[in-house]
Formats: sequence, C-alpha cells, structure tokens
Amino acid sequence: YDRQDQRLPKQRLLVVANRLPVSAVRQGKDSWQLEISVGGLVSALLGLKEFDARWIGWAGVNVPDETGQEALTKALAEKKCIPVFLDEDTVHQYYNGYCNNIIWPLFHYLGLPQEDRLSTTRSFQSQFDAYKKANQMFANVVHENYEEGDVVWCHDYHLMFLPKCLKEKNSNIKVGWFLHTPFPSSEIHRMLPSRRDLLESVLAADLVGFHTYDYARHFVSACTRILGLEGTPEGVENQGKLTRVAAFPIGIDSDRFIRALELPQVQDHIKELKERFAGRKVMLGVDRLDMIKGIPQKILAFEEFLEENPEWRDKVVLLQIAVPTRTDVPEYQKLSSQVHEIVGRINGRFGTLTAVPIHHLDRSLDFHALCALYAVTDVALITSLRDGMNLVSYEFVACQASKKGVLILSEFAGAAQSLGAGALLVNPWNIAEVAASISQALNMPADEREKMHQHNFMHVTTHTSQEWAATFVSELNDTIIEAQLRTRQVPLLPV
Ligand code: ADQ
Repeated sequence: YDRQDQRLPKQRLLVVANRLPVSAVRQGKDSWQLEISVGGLVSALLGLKEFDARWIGWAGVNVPDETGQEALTKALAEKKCIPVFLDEDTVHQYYNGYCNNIIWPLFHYLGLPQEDRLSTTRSFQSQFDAYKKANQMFANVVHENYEEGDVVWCHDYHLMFLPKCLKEKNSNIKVGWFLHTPFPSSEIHRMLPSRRDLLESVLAADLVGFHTYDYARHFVSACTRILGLEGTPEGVENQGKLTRVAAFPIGIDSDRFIRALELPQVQDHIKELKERFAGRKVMLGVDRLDMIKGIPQKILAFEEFLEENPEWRDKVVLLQIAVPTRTDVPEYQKLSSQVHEIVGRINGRFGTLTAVPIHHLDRSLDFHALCALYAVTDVALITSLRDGMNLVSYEFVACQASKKGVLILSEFAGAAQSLGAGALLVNPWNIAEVAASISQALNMPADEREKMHQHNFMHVTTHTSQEWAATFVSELNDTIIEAQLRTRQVPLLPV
C-alpha cells in the first residue's frame, strides 16, 4: 500500500480510544452539541489525515434513553465518530475507578491507593470486572462496524483488554495497541493484582507500541518475568505466536502550529501579549491539571528562584495554564485547591499593587490563543513527575522560530529522550535544581539558545504525528504479512 499513490483508496482505520475527540452536551430531547476535547491523545490523533479513519469511543456523557442515543449517534456520524454507550455505574467503576484510580497512578509510579486497604481489595475486583465489561462493550461496537481489511488501532491503558476481546471473536482482525502513558518497570507493574490478565490480553494484539524504547523494554521484561514468556529482539513469543513490540515516538502536526502563527488574529494576540508583559520575561506552563504534571513542584521551584534572585522579581512572570480534568475525582479536587493555595501565597509574598509573579488560569485555551502564548514565551517549564511523551514541549518548540526560547524539561517525560539535547533537563523532585535551571535559562546567551532551539525544531518538524501514525499502521500491516508467511511456512524466496 503506497500512501503517496492517490489512486489507491485510503486504508480504512478503526481508531478505538476511551474518549471520542469530541464531548457531547445535551441540548434537548434529541439534540446535541459537540465540543472538541482537550488532551494529548486528541492532539496526536489529528495526524490521521492520510487514512480513512473512524473513531470509536465514549462521548463522555450518560445517555440512558434510546431517543437520545439515536440522535447522538446521528450527530457523531457526521464527524466520523461512533459512540460506545456506557452506563453510569460502569463509568464509575471502570473509568473513575480502575482506569484513573489504579492504572493511571501506578503506570506513573505513584503507587496503588492505600487508604482503607481491605475494602480496596474487594472494590478492586469489582472495578476490574467493570473494566473487562467495558472493554467488551467497546469490542462489540468494533465488531458491528468492522469491514474486512480494516485495521483496528486500540489506544491506551483504558483498553488493555480489548485486543483479546477482538481476537477471540475474529482472529483475522488486524489489531494494534498503543500506550500513551509510560509502561512502568516490571517491578512496579507486578504490584497490580490483575497483572497477568492485562499482559496476556495485550499480547493478543499483532503489534504493541510505546513512546520510548525504555517503555517497550519494561513491557517485554514484565512478560518474561510475570508470564514466563520469551522475549526476542522483535517482541514477545507466546506458544509460537510472536507479538511485535516496538517504540513509536509520537509527534505533533507541526505545520498546523507554524501556519497558525501567520494568521492575523494570532498576530494580534501576540502583539497584545507583548504589550501586556513588556519589560518582563515570560515563563509558561501548559498542562492538564493532573498530579503527574508536577504543577505544585514547578510553582515551588519558581518561588525558590524568586527568593534567591531578588533582582528578577519584577522582571519575570510565570503563566500557568492548567485545564481541569477528572474534576469528580477527590484527589484532583485536592490538587486544584493545593495549587491555588500555593499560587495565592507566592503572589501575596512577591506581588506588587500593579503586578503579580504568577498568573494561574484553570481553563482550556483555544488553539490560536495557545499558539500566541507559545510564541511570546521566553522559557517553557515542563516538570512532569512522569509523562508518556508530553506534547506541550513539542508545541512550544514549533512556535519558537523567531524567539528561540529555552525549554526546561523533566527527565521523566518521554520527550526528554527526543528533545533532551536541546533542553535543560531537570529532576522535578529537586526543587533547588529546577530553580537553578530557571536562572540558567533566563540568563542563557542568544547563540546557545539558538543552537538548542535548532536541534529541537528540526526534530519536531520531521517527527510529526502524521509520520508516527503512518509508521505504526505500515508496521502493523508488515507484521501481519510476516506472520502469515511464517505460519504458512511459505519460503520468502523461490528455492
Ligand atoms: P496528556 O497527559 O494530555 O497526554 P500532553 O502530551 O502534554 O499530555 O498533551 C496535552 C495536550 O492538551 C496538548 O496538545 C496541549 O496543547 C493541550 N492542552 C493542555 N492544556 C491545555 C489548555 N489549558 N488549553 C488548551 N489546550 C491544552 C497523554 C500522555 C502524554 C502523551 C500524550 C500523547 O499523558 O504523555 O504525550 O497523551 O500520547
């Protein structure tokens, strides 16, 4: 299949992710408003233009009645989206419970929930049952929409049970699974009571992908240590079946950002921001409000920097844009109040009647406003405690062609492996080190900034989300052809 050859039909792709790229808001009995969701997965999958792609996922809303379901299905069809309807209890146990309270923190090295241990063990099982049930519901919708030859691409930790559900019903379906979070060291993964089931199910896929080589290696070690299987340079071998395991570092649609900077409304916005912050260096953080993003640690490091460098106090501003997510989970509510409290304290301590050192916004910005902010930034501060990749670092670099600002990046973000040589890498837990990096970044000579920027810009513009998706799908097709050749024992070359 040659993607360049326009005469060939585009490859049909069923992209399955927990959430659709749009969220649905009910307007009436049978009318719906669709809003684009914010998040790394949505941004990344904008790179699927080369494919005839359909999305399958949950629309983020409970729709118990048939009239509502029919109307929503129709509205979503226009966006090539197909809904999976999950009831409230399943969402609570599967999504809030097993996905967000168990797998997400564990895969980011934040451990398992510890309070009320005995009841957690019991509820753990019911949450896992709900997880399997939800995955089966996704599988049912895939089967209903599947056409022969389709590639099914399953995304993320919510759907680790899906490859098995798909293959059980139809072993010929081409199934790929990609993880957007880190895959932790096998020593961490083995804490999961359901560790075997999840690994075995993922192995039912033909191709398993991760952002970095390290995550892929951790996955293979988990399979060898926990399942006793054999790891090979290609992947994992299970009873004669090879599951390919490889690294596919994600990227962004860099052209979209570069082009946006030329738009008059973005230029106006840039002008406004420059006037607003004239005479001050701009530091920027853009994150979903999540404990993995290390927002409190970042703000404390900024405080330490201001404490130690009084000459900078009225010459620098930190803009922290933190879009709230998972707002019904108590830990996230706690995090939000913690961040507000620290910001209030620092602004009280170092602010003046006319200026404050930190502007903290807890909301989502539209694409053009975000591009303008990236473009006026002098230093981007990304201090994730763990992060699968981190696309904000890529977006910042794409918008910095004229400013050539500095990227301070956590060594625990997957992006540190691709942008590390063009960034100041930090351990986000080491507040003093982050504070020192802020000082180094603000004082960095122009030629050094230029060199670091060029390195990153080259990477971001050549490793795009389009390239990422095309490589994954083409590798999946190749894997299947190789497997067919192997099992039918067809000689590769005529003898
Ligand atoms: P996320 O944890 O969501 O993604 P990230 O990769 O940084 O993290 O992507 C966030 C996306 O949301 C970016 O495109 C950013 O522009 C957007 N965004 C964040 N805050 C915003 C705001 N306030 N307003 C508007 N837009 C905002 C997960 C993993 C990551 C991995 C991605 C993709 O956790 O590690 O890089 O998936 O695989």
